Amino acid sequence: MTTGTSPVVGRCGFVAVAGAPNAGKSTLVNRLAGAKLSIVTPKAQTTRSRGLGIVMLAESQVVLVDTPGIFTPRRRLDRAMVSAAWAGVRDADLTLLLVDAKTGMAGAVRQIAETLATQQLRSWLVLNKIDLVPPPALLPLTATLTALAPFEQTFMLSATTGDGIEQLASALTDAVPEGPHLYPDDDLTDLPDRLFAAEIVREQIFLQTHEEVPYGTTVETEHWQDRNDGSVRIEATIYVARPGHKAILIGEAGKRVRTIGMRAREELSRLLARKVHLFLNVKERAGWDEQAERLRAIGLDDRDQR
Ligand SMILES: Nc1nc2c(ncn2[C@@H]2O[C@H](COP(=O)(O)OP(=O)(O)OP(=O)(O)O)[C@@H](O)[C@H]2O)c(=O)[nH]1
Ligand SMILES: [Mg+2]
Repeated sequence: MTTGTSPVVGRCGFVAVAGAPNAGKSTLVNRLAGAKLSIVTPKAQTTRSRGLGIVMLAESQVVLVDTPGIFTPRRRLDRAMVSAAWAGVRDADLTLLLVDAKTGMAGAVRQIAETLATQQLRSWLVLNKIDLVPPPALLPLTATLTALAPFEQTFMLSATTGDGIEQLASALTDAVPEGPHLYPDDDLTDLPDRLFAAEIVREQIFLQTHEEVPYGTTVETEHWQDRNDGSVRIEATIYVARPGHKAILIGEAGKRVRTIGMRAREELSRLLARKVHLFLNVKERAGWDEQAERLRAIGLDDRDQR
């Protein structure tokens, strides 16, 4: 972080990436960071807690804050997710309101824009997934949104194809405040390895199960052992909130949990660049999604809810 005795001069700031579920927030953070830091699935409400993507752009350290999608919560888990998202926005120097250009104003988009305006939070509008819509469709959506909040700038991009990313990255370089870098320049995230492993397992659950099953499931890493041969042995437990879900997750003759484990192991080996031995248990824990302790285990603290 330091060269000799003088601190790194430059810029550094927190940029929250917020929006409705499924807008592509995690895809954008991964794209800007150039690494897979947050899990991505086609299902809404994939991200459950805040995660940092630390990006070096020229002399600027841009600390991206990936947030859970903002929606109307029902369970304590949902409320904790939404409150984590708003906390991420409030603590940031700048918020990118990411909007899915295809689904437009669906969900809580209007309410999020209005809240950014009434709370006078510095924000930019980013329309994502422009690969999915004809360009003329972007203009009325931009007009509707810019009438709701005083966005400083508007960007249109595709986090998947990378189209338009350069313009956003270069604008972010100048947008964060002057100051010393808060993290070592080669750090990529603040997510501990144990949580990351649990997230990769959860990603497979979101990809391989359906309806309410993924939403009633959480994953905790119980054991992590670095072995002398460079490999790592990870034991994780998949907790299900409802009794019927255990059988679904295990699958016929254990087939589904084996596939979840196999794909998660492959992905973890690739991302950690080391051999991974992964062991999964499935347990029922009724009502975990209403329990503060379980929420804390996945990085959510709902004590300071709005
Ligand atoms: N076609 C297209 N798909 C995209 C783009 N960006 C994201 N997606 C897809 O949209 C889906 C949701 O992406 P995520 O990055 O998980 O979205 P999110 O906003 O983080 O979602 P939550 O964490 O659930 O709030 C995934 O299937 C992505 O591949 C894009 O620019 N174009
Ligand atoms: Mg996400």
